[in-house]
Amino acid sequence: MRKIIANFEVPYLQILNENGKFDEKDLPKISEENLKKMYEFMILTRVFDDKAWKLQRQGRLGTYAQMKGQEACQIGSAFALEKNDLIFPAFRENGIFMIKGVLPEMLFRYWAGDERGMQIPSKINIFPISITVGSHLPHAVGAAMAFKYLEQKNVSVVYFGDGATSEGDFHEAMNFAGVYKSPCIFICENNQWAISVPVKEQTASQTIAQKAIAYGFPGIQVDGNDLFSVYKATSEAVARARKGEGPTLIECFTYRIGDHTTSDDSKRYRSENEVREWEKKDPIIRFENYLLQKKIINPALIGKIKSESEAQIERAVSLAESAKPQSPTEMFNYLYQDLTSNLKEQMEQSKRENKVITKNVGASERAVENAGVVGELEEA
Ligand SMILES: Cc1ncc(C[n+]2csc(CCOP(=O)(O)OP(=O)(O)O)c2C)c(N)n1
Ligand SMILES: [Mg+2]
Repeated sequence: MRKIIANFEVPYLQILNENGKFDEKDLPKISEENLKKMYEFMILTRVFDDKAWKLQRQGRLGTYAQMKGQEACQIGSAFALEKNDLIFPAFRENGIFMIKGVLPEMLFRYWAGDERGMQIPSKINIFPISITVGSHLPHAVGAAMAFKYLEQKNVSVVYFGDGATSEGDFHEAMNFAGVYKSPCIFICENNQWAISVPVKEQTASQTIAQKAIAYGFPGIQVDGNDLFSVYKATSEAVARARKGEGPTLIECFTYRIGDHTTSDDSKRYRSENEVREWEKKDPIIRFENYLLQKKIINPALIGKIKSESEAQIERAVSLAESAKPQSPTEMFNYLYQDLTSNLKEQMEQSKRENKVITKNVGASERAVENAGVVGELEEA
């Protein structure tokens, strides 16, 4: 006997399409004030990203991973969360850090090689950048399991790329999350490329969203360049998780407009035409046109928001660059609880060679004082 024992569907969500069309009834309920804030964060993120790229080219930052084009994935999802929800970012989530209240000067310091940039003030619920692809997914599920065990209503949210879905960590995390109905939201920013590997060589699955089905929970693909879709899908996933209904996988279908990092040259493996086509779907322009159409913003306000963002980012660069340099020996402090003997030896050598040992002062303390952004969002 042969019969069909299960059928599955993979939903796709798009609310504001690339031509600016939408159906009023599909729009999520967001106050005008919050729509403006979302727009401001998208602009701030783009200005930060452009500046970071230029600083790297001037030799003032180390390798940097641009996020241009992925702003709706980040701002749309982060806005659906509450302060106590815990975020596990990958390495391209500068927008998420800033929305949680991590100051841009901290991020500049991190990307300039100063580990203190990732000393997140304890009241900001975000883990440090995970350069190691996929390794943070099991941690996010563990945190979600802890929330459930402690009967707290918080959720954990983990961001990762399409490339991370080939890692064992992804599958282990998804399996645990499904079995234990953990309040964990998996957000895959499918930007079509993992360095030079296109998504069709990454997986034989038609979508990434459908991978959730194998682990017994819902997966949805959304237009990742449409802020409204990302916000709505994340809000629904968060509501399910808080009700004890378990995890969700959200695949944000988007595009990495820049190179993989400043060490990459994407012209060697993808056509400029492909990039130009995706530029037409720019998430910021799409949202901006919607806000203009609804008269929530106007050209004068756009100009003001842009110039204020530029001034804020310039200030952040000055603060980051005026901080006392980190002692080279400090890099040993972030490796292990107890250093191995060969690392101890290297640390001693480094100490001998670098007599000046600086104190841990600067941006991290300022961030504690100034984490006003989080406060503002709470009130919103
Ligand atoms: C475990 C591990 N393997 C390999 C790498 C090298 N590496 C850095 S980024 C990257 C590709 C990641 O692609 P994706 O997950 O799609 O994220 P995206 O860069 O598109 O944001 C690779 C293979 C790494 N950092 N960690
Ligand atoms: Mg990718």
